[in-house]
Amino acid sequence: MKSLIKLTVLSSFVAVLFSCNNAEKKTNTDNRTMAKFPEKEKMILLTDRPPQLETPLHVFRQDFTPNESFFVRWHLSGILTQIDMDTFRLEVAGEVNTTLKLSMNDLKTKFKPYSIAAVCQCSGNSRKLFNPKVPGGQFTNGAMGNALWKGVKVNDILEIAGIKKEAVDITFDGLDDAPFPGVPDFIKSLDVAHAMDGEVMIAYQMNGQDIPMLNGFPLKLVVPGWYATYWVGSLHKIEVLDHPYEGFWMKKAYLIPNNPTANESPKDLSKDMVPINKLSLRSIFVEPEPDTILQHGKKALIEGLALDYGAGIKSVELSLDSGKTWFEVKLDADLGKYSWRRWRYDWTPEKKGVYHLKVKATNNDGITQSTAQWNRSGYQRNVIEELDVTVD
Ligand SMILES: Nc1nc2c(c(=O)[nH]1)N[C@H]1C(S)=C(S)[C@@H](COP(=O)(O)O)O[C@H]1N2
Ligand SMILES: [Mo]
Repeated sequence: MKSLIKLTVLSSFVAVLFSCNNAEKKTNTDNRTMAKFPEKEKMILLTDRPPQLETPLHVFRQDFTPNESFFVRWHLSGILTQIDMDTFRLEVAGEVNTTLKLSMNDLKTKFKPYSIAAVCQCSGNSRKLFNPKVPGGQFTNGAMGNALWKGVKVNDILEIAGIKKEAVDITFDGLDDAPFPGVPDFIKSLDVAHAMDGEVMIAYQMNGQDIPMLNGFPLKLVVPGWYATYWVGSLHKIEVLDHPYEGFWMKKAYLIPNNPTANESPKDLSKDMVPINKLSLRSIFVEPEPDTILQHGKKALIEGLALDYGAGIKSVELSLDSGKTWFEVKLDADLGKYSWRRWRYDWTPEKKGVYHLKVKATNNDGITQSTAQWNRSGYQRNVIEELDVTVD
């Protein structure tokens, strides 16, 4: 049944890819093209081959990001348009006692289901805000989303396979292919201890539904608290290695300067680079959106969200005067340590003028955001965000 549905939806896929440049073309306030892809609402279009779609900011005024609006980011243009679920198997191979070939039914019936709320955030989220500018997908804040993931722990699968004591790294490969030879296949790795920490999981559901094709149907690796580059979509192969994995997407791509905020100077690029890993502590404004004009003497809601790598948000502070004074704002309910935490403040600006707002979060490890951060790839944005608000 499932394979039938995916075939129906995606038979029109190529047509939609082309038509999004014509019929569906529409711009938002930021003059960016909006496009409609299969199983998706209108999204901000960055590229269509491979698809890179950003979530409009207003969607973040909800605890969980609906699948239809969840951002999309593939590296290789050889993306999937159909998967036959009758023959699909997740293979577990390498340094294991028993090689496994698991069907979707096996995963759903032979393992204990596990659910977790977690933010999936692209390493390059907010790259457009880097100054000086850097190349790469020019995302504003919409290359992330918060979802409830349901599936099976990697640990539970590897226990059945029986992992050999020589095991060092575990690789995760999706069904997507490079468009021509020479382009490295998208494969990511985690060390054994991390992969088996009981939190890293393989999701077969996202927000209570099948994962959309464009978000990695039928299985997506979920690495709570780590950047989305590790969240391999359309996962079909897990391999246990007896040596460190040296592939392109681990050793050449997705490297950051080796310091907690991934910071370096444009004039003095770091030579000490490491694979990107845990999410940085950050907070953003969601409401009002840039260029909104507020009325003086009228109540307005200032709203946003904060997230980190799993320590949890302790407090969020807002400044209405360019950082001269700060005060704590109200946090919404805690939805789990890997979820984001929404925050809000009712503001009645008394006087007309332009207000320079800033927001910063502090987490339960005592880490607070600071202002300066830049790196050549536009990764891991974590600065104190600013918003100019005009009051009329
Ligand atoms: N198979 C596969 N998985 C992948 C990728 C990819 O190109 N191929 N891109 C990764 C990156 S960099 C990101 S940001 C997330 C995006 O997940 P989404 O498309 O569900 O938003 O998928 C990750 N998993
Ligand atoms: Mo990404």
